[in-house]
Amino acid sequence: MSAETLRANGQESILPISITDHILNEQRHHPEATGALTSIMLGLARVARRISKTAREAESSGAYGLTGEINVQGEKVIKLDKQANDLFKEVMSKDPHVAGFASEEETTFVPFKPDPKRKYVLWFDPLDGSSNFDTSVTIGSIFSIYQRVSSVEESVNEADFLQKGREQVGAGYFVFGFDTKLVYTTGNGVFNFNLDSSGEFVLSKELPQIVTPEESMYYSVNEAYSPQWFPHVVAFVEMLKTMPEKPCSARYAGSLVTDFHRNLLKGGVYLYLSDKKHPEGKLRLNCELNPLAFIAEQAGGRATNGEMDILDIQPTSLHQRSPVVIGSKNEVNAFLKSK
Ligand code: P6P
Repeated sequence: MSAETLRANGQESILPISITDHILNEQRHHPEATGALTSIMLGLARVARRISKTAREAESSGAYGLTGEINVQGEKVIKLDKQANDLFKEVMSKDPHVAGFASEEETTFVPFKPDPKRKYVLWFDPLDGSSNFDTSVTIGSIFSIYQRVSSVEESVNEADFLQKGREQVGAGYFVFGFDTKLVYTTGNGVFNFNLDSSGEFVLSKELPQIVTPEESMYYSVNEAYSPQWFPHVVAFVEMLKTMPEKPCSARYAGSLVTDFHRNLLKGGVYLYLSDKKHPEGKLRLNCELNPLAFIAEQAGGRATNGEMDILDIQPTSLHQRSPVVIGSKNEVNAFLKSK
């Protein structure tokens, strides 16, 4: 909802449009949300502000470096991974609407204080692309919001965190680069916010709502693995490079949120498929692919595992991985046809 539209609706504001303004305005699509989504989004924004500050002051705050731990994914944990995870956990555990959370950094889901009013659960990738953090490459945080399916009279259980992506009531990501952005959807379009100098996330004036180009300008894949690729993947990437009118350019930051965000704005497709080294691909279905697939579809794009839409996959384990082709509709459809 741009400032111009609000003005047209007689809701003139000399202030920029904040997350609260925007969600209250979007609330008409979610009468059941009763302020819960606003509360959750404001909590997430509070965490993102803290992560952004810590990242910007990393040199002085000693945020660089490893914790010495290996997480459930088998990956080395950097200090900011742990700080981001602990911040999301602490802030969300205090939200009266959140019953529990699951995270790429947590072995299993974390139930919060049982309370019938706590009707939502969250999934997080608290810090995606963190191995790039000490090289000043943009990183991000990814989140999903679901209504719990277990009885509100009991503590959450695993079924709450194994819902299809199609069941999400909200999803989004934060981008921590030379600026800090929030991109989110609650199922009625994709909206773009910037963290301003007053510390508030405000709706972008340049691009308040994101619709992704149907055609790709870029393709994002780690070509170092091409010797392990199956033949149909080799052929697809070759096709992207040699499309007659506008061949794609390669852009691969090694940070999913960074590659996804650029492709969403400019048109592009990100691939991380099964190969001989990664039989299920690398990316995590629940904390990375479902939220980004919700965003991609809401922006007019598509996301597939090569057989079906990502959002229609029934998760069977918390940290399961999935092959993925995600981004501009034309190239995702072309991949599906090429199989
Ligand atoms: P590779 C980061 O660990 C991540 O999950 C994504 O952010 C990124 O796109 C991908 O892995 C990079 O993986 O195997 O190309 O180094």
